[in-house]
Amino acid sequence: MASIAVCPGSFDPITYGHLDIIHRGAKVFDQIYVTVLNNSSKTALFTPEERIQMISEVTKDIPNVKVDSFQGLLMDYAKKVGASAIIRGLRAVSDFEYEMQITSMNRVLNEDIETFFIMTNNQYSFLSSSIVKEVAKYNGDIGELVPEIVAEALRDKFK
Ligand code: COD
Repeated sequence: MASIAVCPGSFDPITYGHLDIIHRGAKVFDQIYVTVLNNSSKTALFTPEERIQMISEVTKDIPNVKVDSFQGLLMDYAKKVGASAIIRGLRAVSDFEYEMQITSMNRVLNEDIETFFIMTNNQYSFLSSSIVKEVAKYNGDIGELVPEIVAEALRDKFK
């Protein structure tokens, strides 16, 4: 049976840190759905369509990745696509408390779907979409943080 995992996130926008987790996950699972969901505690800069388009472009060379979006609960989406796993990235201890909270909640919602954590490459451990947006807003160099098409989209948003 094929192993299917969902890699969920806001991806507002996708960074090299997210991509690192997607590449690592794609080596372990047969099929990965990289899915844009709504995080109600964040206000998005890009529309879901814009985020999907950027993710699709920068993951087009990974054959077992599909890009999608969903309005609703992650666990409902995971069930809908037949996933047995969720992949999340961990950057530092500071991520742990939040991840533990949502993983525990998700387990209450569906105890058959396991969450797996992948440690980021050290070079991306400081990186977040929020930091990238902050630097881009003030015209800083984001070339090392996001793929070129994402950098262009950010420059467009802030011009
Ligand atoms: N290196 C490694 N991993 C990274 C990096 C980096 N530099 N940057 C981000 N990541 C990881 C994050 O740790 C996370 O695992 C993933 O990439 C996505 O990160 P974000 O910030 O884009 O996405 P989040 O954390 O805002 O996503 C939260 C969800 C949208 C998944 C969540 O809110 C959700 O499931 N929403 C749907 C509603 C739902 O089901 N809620 C119930 C859960 S309590």
